[in-house]
Formats: sequence, C-alpha cells, structure tokens
Amino acid sequence: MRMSKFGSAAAVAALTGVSVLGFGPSASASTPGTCWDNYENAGSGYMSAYSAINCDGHIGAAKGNDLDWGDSSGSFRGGDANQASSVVNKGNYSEVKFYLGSGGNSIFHICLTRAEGFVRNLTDDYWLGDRTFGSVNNAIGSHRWVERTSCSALAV
Ligand SMILES: [Ca+2]
Ligand SMILES: [Ca+2]
Repeated sequence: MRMSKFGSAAAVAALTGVSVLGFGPSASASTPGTCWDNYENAGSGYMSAYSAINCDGHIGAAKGNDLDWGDSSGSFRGGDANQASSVVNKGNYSEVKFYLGSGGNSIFHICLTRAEGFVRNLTDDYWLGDRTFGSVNNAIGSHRWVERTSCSALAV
C-alpha cells in the first residue's frame, strides 16, 4: 500500500515535469518586450490590438471591421475602446485604418499597413501624423480594412 502510494506520487511528479517542459517558453502566448512573436503567431487575415506597448495585454482580434470598439457587438466591445497601445496587421489584402472615436468615419485616423506589420508603441503616433491632434495611444475607438489610397497618415 505504501509503496503503491509513493509510486503514484512519483508518477504524478514525473508527469508534471513532462508537462512543464511541454508548455515551456516555446508554447508561451507572448514574449514580453516585443511584437515579433505576436505578429508571427497572429491568425492570417486578422488585425489585433493590445492594451500595453510591445503587444502585451491582448484586447482582441478582428477579421472584419468594427465601427465601435465600445459597444456590445463585434470583435471589440465595452472597455476595449480607448485602450490600445500597440497593434498588429496580419491581413492578407488590406491596410487597417484606425479612427479616433466610434463610427469609423472620423477624419482623424492612422493606418497600419501590412508591410509595416505592427506598431509596438502608439504613444509616438499621432492622428493624421500631426502632433497637434494628439496621440493615438489609448484613443482608438473603431477600425476598418481599407485600400492604401484611403490613408493620409501611416503608423510607424
Ligand atoms: Ca493602453
Ligand atoms: Ca464593437
């Protein structure tokens, strides 16, 4: 009886050891301090937004448009508006146009191209690329997928 109890405890420990190895750094969802892994791991065709810089604090991901990040429908909801501090574009065809506020038609926008891929820190990106209009950080309220020609300012 004693021996078998010890035996099963050892087996549990061994299994735990195996599972720790199995779900180590390589299986981690996010590496702090960079957006590269988030971009690599993002689903094809999706844009993603994060509440912190360096793509930490995943807010949500969308394959389509969401014209109100603060409502109760679509990919972004409720407290998702006015939170994003980094974003990823893993789209297949289009650029992502982010807007100040909801509605998806504010003149105040910034686009993230597929070529750029991600912005790790929105604190130094400004609406229309002009500092006087304020930082994009914590101010995105909606987004659309668009052609490059509908963008007058690009996130960097
Ligand atoms: Ca934020
Ligand atoms: Ca929404």
